[in-house]
Amino acid sequence: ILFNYMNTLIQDCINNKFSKTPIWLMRQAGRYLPEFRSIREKNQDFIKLCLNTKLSSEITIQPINRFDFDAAIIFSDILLVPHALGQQVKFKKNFGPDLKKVDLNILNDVKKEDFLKKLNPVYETIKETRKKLSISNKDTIGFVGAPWTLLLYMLNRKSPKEGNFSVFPKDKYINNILIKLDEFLKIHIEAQIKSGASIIQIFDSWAGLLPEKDLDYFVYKPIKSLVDFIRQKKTISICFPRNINNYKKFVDNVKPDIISIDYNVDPSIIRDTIDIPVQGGLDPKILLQNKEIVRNEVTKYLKTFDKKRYIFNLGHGVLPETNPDMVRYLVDEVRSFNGQ
Ligand code: 1CP
Repeated sequence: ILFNYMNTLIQDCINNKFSKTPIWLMRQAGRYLPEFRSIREKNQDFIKLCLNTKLSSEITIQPINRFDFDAAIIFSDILLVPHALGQQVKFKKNFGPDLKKVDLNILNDVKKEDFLKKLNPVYETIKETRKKLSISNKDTIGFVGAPWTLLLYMLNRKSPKEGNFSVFPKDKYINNILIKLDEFLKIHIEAQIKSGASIIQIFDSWAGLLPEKDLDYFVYKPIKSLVDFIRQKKTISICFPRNINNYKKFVDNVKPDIISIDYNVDPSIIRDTIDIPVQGGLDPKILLQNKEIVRNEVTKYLKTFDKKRYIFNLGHGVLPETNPDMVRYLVDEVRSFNGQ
């Protein structure tokens, strides 16, 4: 397969040209880093911060400067899409996202040009980041929330973390929102690729809340539509359908380039049943333990997978209370495995 960008460790992994195990971490640009916190303190409006190209590209590069990760994930948020579609999003301290109650038929009136204009600073951030990374062979990762996870935030209007949400009916109203999300997520993906994103990761953080019988409608079909679109654009897709029971079935249905796994799944079962490159798995809570435990867990993941087909990452985002020194240790352990 020929992709737009060559010679990065992740492209090599996909093309079976192994040299080193790539490593980057979900949520690597953010709350556990003191250099992020000092910017965040002075920028109380989170959406505004995501739309500040100078600061967002700086935050994107912070973990690269510190740890020399093999990929930079753009500092932004999945909820910028509902924001740009006209549903107000606020991030409240000690609460999380707080979305305004609106009739989501407003999505029918959103113009492509207006949507792109609102998100233009994100695309500028990608361009800035690529400039900063131009002499290195690192990937620039753009991303979107999957339709199901976005639908859930838009209707629930806050994090579904504490439970208490019910599955939505597959009626005309819901179906129309999914159609509109498909349309605008493709616009957002295309603009990120044009600006220099070499990989698109699709976060379906709440896929695990759905019963098996609803996965086809809410997860497989909508994500496959995005993965096919990304492939048409000769760009790599990574899917993270967090906490689903059957990753093999997801991969068979959706056919992404790379599958990112959570920490509740047994990695040896993934290895024995799935034949595409795998990313992630390590429980982020392990980084709150001591070095010996970190080393044992890292070794477990690296030994389980064929090194040619594995990208080191966590099974969910870096926790805010993580000590950056432990991230340093983790990176060193991964890189010294097999004398790399
Ligand atoms: O300081 C703060 O309070 C802001 C915290 C923060 C940060 C640093 C939020 C609010 N978003 C982000 C950045 C972010 N979010 C990135 C870019 C940085 C990086 O990954 O290195 C990315 C990729 C996301 C993705 C994201 N946002 C997801 C999917 C990944 C996952 O963790 O499951 C989700 C679900 C969100 C929604 C979101 N954004 C922020 C919060 C507090 C939440 C809600 C999380 C929840 O419901 O528990």
